Amino acid sequence: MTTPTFLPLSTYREYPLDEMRSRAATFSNEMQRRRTVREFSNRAVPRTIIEDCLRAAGTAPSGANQQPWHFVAVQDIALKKTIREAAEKEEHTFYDGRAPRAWLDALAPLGTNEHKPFLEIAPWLIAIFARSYGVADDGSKVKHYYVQESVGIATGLLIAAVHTAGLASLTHTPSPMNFLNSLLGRPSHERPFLLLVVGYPEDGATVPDIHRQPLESIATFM
Ligand code: IYR
Repeated sequence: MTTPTFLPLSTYREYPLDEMRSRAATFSNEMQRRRTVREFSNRAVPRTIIEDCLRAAGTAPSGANQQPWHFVAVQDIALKKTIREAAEKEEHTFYDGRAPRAWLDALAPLGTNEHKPFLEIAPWLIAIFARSYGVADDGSKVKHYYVQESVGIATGLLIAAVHTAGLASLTHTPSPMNFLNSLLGRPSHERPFLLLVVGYPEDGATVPDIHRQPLESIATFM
């Protein structure tokens, strides 16, 4: 067993209450403006922006600090085309019979279908993988804890970082998406978690007329 080492908490910053109020409100307002976008421009986004967003994602807390995530950021045009083709093949079977009626009904307000042109048009696709176990130096498996939760949190931070940078994103989950392992060369103990499409929205992009629940219905104070 490793003995823990502790360091002073040197990164914490306390703000006067007024400033705390205004920072909390500013972040909330900033996040209220985020919308999931499905119409992307092909305008280039510098890799350094994506790198910083991924650094932010990598700050997520994780089970036993095992950081069970891996991000593959794809801008290669041919690779994006291959991903689109593979995803559309899966999506076609989904919309054409695999999805139960109730699921399609739930999706109806979003206006989605099996066509995924954004996978080719958007400048970046970030495939997020969840590592189910680690591999020690001697080749033995190291169990990971709370993998889904950890990767979900990291993905949330990534989405917030992308939005804060001034870019749009789409959480896309072609199902099944195991094709991402072979296309992106990731080992089988890494499970594709989500494909985040990132870029500028297309000029005149529209979004579905859907709304967020007010605080009263999502939170209870006791
Ligand atoms: N993966 C499909 C279907 C889909 C499922 C859910 I749940 C959504 O919130 C949106 C879409 C697709 O991407 O079209």
